[in-house]
Amino acid sequence: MTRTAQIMNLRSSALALTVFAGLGLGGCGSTQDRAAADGKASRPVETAVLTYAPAVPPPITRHTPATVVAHLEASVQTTELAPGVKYAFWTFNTRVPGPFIRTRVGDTLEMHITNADITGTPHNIDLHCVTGPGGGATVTTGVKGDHRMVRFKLLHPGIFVYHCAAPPVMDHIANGMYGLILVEPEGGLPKVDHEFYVMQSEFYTNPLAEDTDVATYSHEQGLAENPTYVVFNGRVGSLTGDNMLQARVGEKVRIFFGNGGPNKISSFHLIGEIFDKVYREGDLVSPPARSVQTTLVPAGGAAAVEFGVEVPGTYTLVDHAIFRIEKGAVGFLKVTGAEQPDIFHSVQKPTPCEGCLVHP
Ligand SMILES: [Cu+2]
Repeated sequence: MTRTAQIMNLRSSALALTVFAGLGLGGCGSTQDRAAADGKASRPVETAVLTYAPAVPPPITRHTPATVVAHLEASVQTTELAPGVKYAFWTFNTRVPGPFIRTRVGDTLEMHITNADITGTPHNIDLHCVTGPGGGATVTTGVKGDHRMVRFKLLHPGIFVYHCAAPPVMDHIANGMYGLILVEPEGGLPKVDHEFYVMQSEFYTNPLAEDTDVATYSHEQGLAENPTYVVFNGRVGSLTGDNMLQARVGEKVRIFFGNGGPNKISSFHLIGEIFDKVYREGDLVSPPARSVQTTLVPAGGAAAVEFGVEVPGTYTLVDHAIFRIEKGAVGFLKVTGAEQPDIFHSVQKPTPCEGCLVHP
């Protein structure tokens, strides 16, 4: 290893530790001026605040472009996919989906990607917000121990999917290598009380063998587009029980909803609510659609939905291709606060919905 490579590795490790120490904590990225070191005109440099689903980094408050430095590391992690079933996920920063990255139009994204996959599988990153060949994939491919650094100017605002595109690309996406990157428009987004990160995807597995609780990947089932699991945020139950999203009556909520696929279009619907605004296909420039019941989110696409919560109770996130709830595509938003009988009133009490997957 060259001395330069050693320095890059050390720097990468130190920054990776910083990233991991900050998991889910929010807060602001440190700003520094690296102009002297780069020998270029002065431009602010920030370390990206990376958050993990369902958390979203805080809004960007600056009004001018910066260089935003983000560190991703590819590795394999064996964790729960469904109750009693584990899976060897291919991950960015150990999680599925990978971290949420927040930037602003005109920013330069300085992407560092390290391959920490001990199996020797190559990985890279294709960001749908990048203008240039492969969305960056061809210049970021590396194998075990490799570190790549690239800079991309972000010309278009929107909510974008990123994913690994190392060959065979479908295997890398099917095993969990995707996430969302937000490129805020000039002036940012309307203020809301809560922002959440939800990403749908499918997993294709072989029947579980008798002597193990680790399911194995089936390329053949992927080819047949016959998923074993369709999930939100990387596993069955990521948004149920103690993991429900939370809000209070009168608050405004925004969900950044991505679809990693690799195959299925999502018919994203929130049972009991109507989306006040839908930024279809991640388009944050056009006026949003209004009063939408269900929105299509293509594989490799995303949308932002906004809604106020007026009535207390439990609301259900589903893919309204409704058989998929039996494969895991169900989550909940719990809304607390005073009853609103002028909007929702019944003379009889709600009846328990025995065995029902959507009305807890
Ligand atoms: Cu990969």
